[in-house]
Amino acid sequence: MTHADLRSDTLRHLEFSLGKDLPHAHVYDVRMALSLAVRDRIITPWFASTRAAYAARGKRVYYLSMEFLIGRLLEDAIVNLGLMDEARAVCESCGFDFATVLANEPDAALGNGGLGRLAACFLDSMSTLGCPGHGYGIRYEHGLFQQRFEDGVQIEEPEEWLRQKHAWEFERPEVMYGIAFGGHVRDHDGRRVWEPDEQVLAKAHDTPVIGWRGRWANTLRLWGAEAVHGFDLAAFNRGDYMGATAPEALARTISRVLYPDDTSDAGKELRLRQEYFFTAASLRDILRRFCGEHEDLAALPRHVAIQLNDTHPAIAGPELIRLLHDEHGMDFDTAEDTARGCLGYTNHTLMPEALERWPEWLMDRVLPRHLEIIGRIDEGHARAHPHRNAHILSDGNVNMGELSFIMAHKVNGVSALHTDLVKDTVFAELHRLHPDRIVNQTNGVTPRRWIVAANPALRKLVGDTIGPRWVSDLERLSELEPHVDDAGFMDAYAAAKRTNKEALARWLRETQGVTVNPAAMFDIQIKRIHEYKRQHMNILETIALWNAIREDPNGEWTPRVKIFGGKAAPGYVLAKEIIHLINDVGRVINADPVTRDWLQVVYPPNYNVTMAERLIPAADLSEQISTAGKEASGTGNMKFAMNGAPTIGTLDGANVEIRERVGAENFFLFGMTAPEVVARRTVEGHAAQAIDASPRLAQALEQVASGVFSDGDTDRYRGVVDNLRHHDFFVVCSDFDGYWDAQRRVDAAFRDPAGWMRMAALNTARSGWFSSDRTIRGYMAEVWDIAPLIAPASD
Ligand code: 26V
Repeated sequence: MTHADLRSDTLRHLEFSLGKDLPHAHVYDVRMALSLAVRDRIITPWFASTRAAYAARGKRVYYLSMEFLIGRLLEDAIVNLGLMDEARAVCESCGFDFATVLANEPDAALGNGGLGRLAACFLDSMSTLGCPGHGYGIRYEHGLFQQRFEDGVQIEEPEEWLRQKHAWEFERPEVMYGIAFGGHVRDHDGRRVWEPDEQVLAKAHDTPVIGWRGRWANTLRLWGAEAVHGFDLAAFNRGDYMGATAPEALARTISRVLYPDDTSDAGKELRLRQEYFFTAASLRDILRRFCGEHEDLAALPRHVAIQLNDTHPAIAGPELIRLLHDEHGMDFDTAEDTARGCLGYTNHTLMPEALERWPEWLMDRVLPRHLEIIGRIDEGHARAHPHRNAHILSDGNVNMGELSFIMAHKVNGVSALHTDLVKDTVFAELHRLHPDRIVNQTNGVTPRRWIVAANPALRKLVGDTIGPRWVSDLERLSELEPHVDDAGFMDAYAAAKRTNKEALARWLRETQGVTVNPAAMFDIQIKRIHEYKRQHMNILETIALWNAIREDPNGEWTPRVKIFGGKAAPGYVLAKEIIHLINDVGRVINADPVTRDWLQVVYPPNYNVTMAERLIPAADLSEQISTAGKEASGTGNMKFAMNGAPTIGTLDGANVEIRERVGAENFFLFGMTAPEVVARRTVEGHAAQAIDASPRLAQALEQVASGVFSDGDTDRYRGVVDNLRHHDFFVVCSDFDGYWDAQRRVDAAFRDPAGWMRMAALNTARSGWFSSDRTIRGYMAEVWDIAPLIAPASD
């Protein structure tokens, strides 16, 4: 396809799909027309992939996830199809700036954070590798809330990505399933029969997911909820106009909004309904596809691999048994084994409060037959392992972690450390009973979005230096390594970073009204706000640094811009207090003429995938400072490393593996190890002890407590301060001095620009292993037992 083709297709869509002519077109029209023209180019490989998958009669992967944090799709598609120059030329020839057109697309935020973004990277890699499969999830009308700050306080506003037509989806009204809820289970000739009392329709919406160079495309199928009878005519005829539309509103509630809380298991009925809704619809779809190709349901595990992205779709186990046993007449034990043969379960968190448990009474009310089946699975497991303590049903709850483990043939953690902790802690007993079940699959990220699209300066340099093949074979980044001794290469590497920093500085000036110095160190912490991620430790260190500079304004300081980004769950009071504190500290510090040239704090609101794409390529320092043992993996850490930002971090999650690969000398390590954290917590008064031993920390805490950053209000930060002084479960105080020292090592290293850039370049050259292509290959070989349907890319 030439530029002329793309242009004429875009103009044709502008006219015939959008009903506009160019002189009257808004940026929205051009963005939609270009998207449709690009989408047309995905259709042929998409159909070809579907046909190839059918022809192979082989196995397919079904990735079940409550969240797909896909962000914007236009640039991604353009990059994968190699249409960058053409698309830019089309926009310019239409009189529009390319970046403005791309920025017109809403950021699809159908996820909370790491788990959802991982699912999106996995889709990209599955298509790139030619791993036939589907993503299955929910077509939320409202994605993750939008965040703004009012006097430094987080305010949530509804997200409206579907206000405009979604350019990438195909509605499939013919693919619709009735999903039942509630009712009773009765005995019928010795069979258990579920008689539900409610039904909601699940309608499919398909988005093609194109891989690198357009060689393969899979489908992301998202379910939207609709009423069986959307309109109550009887109510309307009575004059009850509101009541007439009530059934539609009620049914649609299920896919209305993404739950924004990834901190605690709220145990809400609507959430359980969402989980069953999309899982049941997906399984019906999977069985329909299977039955169209094969006869014998016992062969299901040979053709179907279903991956549970955390416990959210855990009801898949009992539901699949229900379908096979109750509806297809397979005997119960065979149905259970068959289901297990299909299912894999990925654990993404050890935080006890995030492990899902549903009250039995609630499960009984919403899914009575499933509760019976779960009881039977639990009894069967008890019979096979009479001395076991792990129960699915305990204390009136259904433990979804245990259910997932028992119903999966493989269970995986998401980093080496996390997998070891899964074995030693939450699932210790189940691991002893099933020693071959747990495997590790360290997370990865897609280089197509996180380097090629997000960092064109680096993409060009890498391509010019080692050729094009690294994009689908990221380990080739190691070929950059010899070039770190080449002054020409290093100048270009530094220039690329500088370009990205200047672009970020411009954006900060235009959107936030803050001026930052692009020569300063850009020190970035972006992720959801959680106590375990310890943004409060970062801001306390910022305060301590401010104090130190004020004490010695003529000392040898390294200029820094501390950049924060992230949302707090709306009900997480302490996380919101941390956001407020960061903003308050920023307000005070940024106004200080003594320190202004050395230290700034910036917190742009509404962090999302698009903002990450802007920040990460411009970062000098990556903050990965969670309490050891708490961050299952992290994936932002990988994106920073490959974009040439060395990490300051703890031995937690994938940081451990990043450090191993980039080299200890290119990583700023501090803090207690996971076992040391556990031991430290048992020391009575550990926080007070640490504060007494650290005058810097004591002073910073006292300033926060005494209202230095809150106009004298001594109440505003009582929650954070009291928690740190008296409780400090995440050992911020005990790790503080180590963190301070590591930051000073960072300062010193940054004062040597050549040494720093070398470190940055080595981070890039040595982070090829963190491609999600490598991760997906691992799942294919060790969990899914499936081979790719295309040969590895040769270019
Ligand atoms: C948990 C919950 C709890 C119930 C209510 C709704 C809800 C929504 C999301 C979650 C997910 C929390 C788990 C999570 O996101 N884990 C992250 O997974 C990343 C990908 O494996 C990993 O890199 C992060 O370290 C891990 O925190």
